[in-house]
Formats: sequence, C-alpha cells, structure tokens
Amino acid sequence: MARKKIALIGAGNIGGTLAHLAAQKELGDIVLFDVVEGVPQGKALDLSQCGPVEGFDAKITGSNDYKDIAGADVIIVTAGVARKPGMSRDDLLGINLKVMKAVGEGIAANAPNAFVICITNPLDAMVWALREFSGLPHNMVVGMAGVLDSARFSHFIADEFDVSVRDVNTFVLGGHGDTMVPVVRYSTVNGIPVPDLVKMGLSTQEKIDAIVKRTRGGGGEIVALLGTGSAFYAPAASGIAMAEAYLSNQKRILPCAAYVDGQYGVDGLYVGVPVLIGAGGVEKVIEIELDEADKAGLQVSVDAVKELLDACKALDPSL
Ligand code: TXD
Repeated sequence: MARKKIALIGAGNIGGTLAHLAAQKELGDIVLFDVVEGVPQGKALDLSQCGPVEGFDAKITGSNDYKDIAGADVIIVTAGVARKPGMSRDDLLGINLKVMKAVGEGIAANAPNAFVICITNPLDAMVWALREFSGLPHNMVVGMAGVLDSARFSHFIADEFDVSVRDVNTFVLGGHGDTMVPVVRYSTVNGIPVPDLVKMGLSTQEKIDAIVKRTRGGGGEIVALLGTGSAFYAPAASGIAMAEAYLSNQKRILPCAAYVDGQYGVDGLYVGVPVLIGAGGVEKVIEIELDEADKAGLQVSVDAVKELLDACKALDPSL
C-alpha cells in the first residue's frame, strides 16, 4: 500500500516542526516546499537523518517546484511572513495575500484532491483567500487556530487548578485574534465546568478572567518573548492533530476556522467554530448554544473577520 503524502508549503519554523512531527508519527511521506532555495532541501536532509535515531520510516524531500506536491493527501500551509514584535496579525495581510494566491494556484494545479490546512496569518482571512484562489470545495479547506488557542487556554487552566492537562478540555470560538471568544462555560476539568470549580472555591472569577485575557493575547506574549518570529511548537502540534483527524477518519470535534454558511447567523465566512473532521474533511459544523455574552463576543469576532475580507478584496479585485 502506498504511503500517504503530506505536503508542507512553507519550510520555516512551523513547516520544519510539522515535518518532524509528521515523520515521528509516520503519517506518510513528506514534501517540504518553500520559495527559498536550499532551505526545504536542507531541512529535509537534516530531518531524514533523524530517522535512524528516532526509528521512523518516512521519505522526506525538499522542493522549490509545485509539481512535487502532486497527489498530496494533506497540505499544510505556513507560507508567508511571521509577525515581528509590534506588528499585528493584520499588518501581515498585504504580504501574505499574495503568497496565498501563489499557493492556491499551485494546489489547484497539482493537488486538487488534498485536505488543506491553512496556518498562515491573519488566519481567518488567509484561509478564506486560499480557498478562493485554489477553488477547492469549502469542506476541504480549513484553518488552524482554535486547536492552538484552546491548547493555550487548557494549559493555563491546568496550571491554575494544578491538574493534568489531560483532564482539561477548553473551548475557544471566533476569529484568531484579540477578538477570539474563550467560552468558559464549555471548559471543563474532567467534565466539571470551570464556573462550578470557581463556585467550589478552587479558583476565583478574577483569576479565570485573567486566564481568558492571557489566552486572547497568547500569540503576542510569545512573540514578545522570542524577539524574532512567533510560536511554532504548539502551532505545529495543532496542525498535525487536524491532519491526523482527516487521515485516520477520527471524527474529532475540533475548533477550527471553517466555512460557515448559515450556522451561528454567519453567512459565507471562515470563522472559528467547532467542526467534525473525518475522511470527508470538515464533515459538519457543530452549532452549540451560546449565551448572550458569548453571542455578542462571536459577533465582534465575525465583524473583525468581515473587515479583513473587505481589506483583501480591496487589495485584490479578483477576489
Ligand atoms: O494559530 C495560527 N494560525 C498561527 C499562525 C500561530 C503561529 C504562527 N502563525 C503564522 O504562521 C505566522 O504568522 C506565519 O504567517 C505562519 C508561519 O509561521 P512560521 O513561524 O513558520 O514562519 P517562518 O519561519 O517565517 O516561515 C515561513 C516560511 C519561510 O520559510 C518563507 O521562506 C516561506 O514561508 N515563504 C513561502 N513559501 C512558499 N511560497 C511562498 N510564496 C512563500 N513566501 C514565504
């Protein structure tokens, strides 16, 4: 049986980490693509040499030619420019929109049957643009943000209650930006909602509010600490979880930037919602009940995404 093929567009910090994780998990053979010559080839060779030490079988190659992504089952896109300190995700818009055009066309011409996971920022606009440029079905193009944002939320909650991260399940809706909506009511420690744990005296509302705020600024906190570049370990791990859900038909419910057409009162936008991912790609958008505050929060997020899309359309009239 032929191995699955994973194409990684962008061989930077996240791309390299994705390749390493995909190889360790033996998800398939891996092609690292980048516009910079030498980098994907060099990383591919370096990572291939992990194989004998770590004991994985995966063919890892580097390329500057879109033809090499032909037949990919999964494509994860990190191509573009990362945030620098003081730069907002939205500042990246102009540069990364052009990158999405090139990537979308490359995918359409060479791997139109792939499940495509976009990671490039500003995420909710870039995943929409990538879908438009590639022309792939909406259920086969999805953005990674919610898995990462809820991982950050979960980490902070586990820390606060001093419990294993494995027992923590948190929930983040909305856009990947300062307007994201961490939903405390649907966040639990082994099934016990966080508000109940607060009532039990195990934390305070002020501390939970601070965690929500820190989650919203989770990316910026790391950007400021690193000095150059942005987070890449957890973003890569999150992208891989989504790829595995598709490749192994896991039917996982994950918060992703997915195409929403009707649900949550949203029409024709990519926005962060819980979705079911299986062999059919995004098989379903799960519409959960929201209280008024969360609804209002989601609306702010949706409006921010709409503004970004308008900005994209102004920059590229073909959209
Ligand atoms: O939650 C999320 N979605 C995110 C998103 C979390 C963290 C970082 N997020 C964004 O991912 C970040 O703002 C960036 O837009 C992407 C990629 O982050 P990474 O840290 O991997 O950036 P790098 O190291 O700068 O890598 C980007 C690579 C680099 O090697 C460039 O040469 C390449 O992209 N690049 C291209 N590849 C292919 N085609 C084109 N046109 C191209 N342009 C640049």
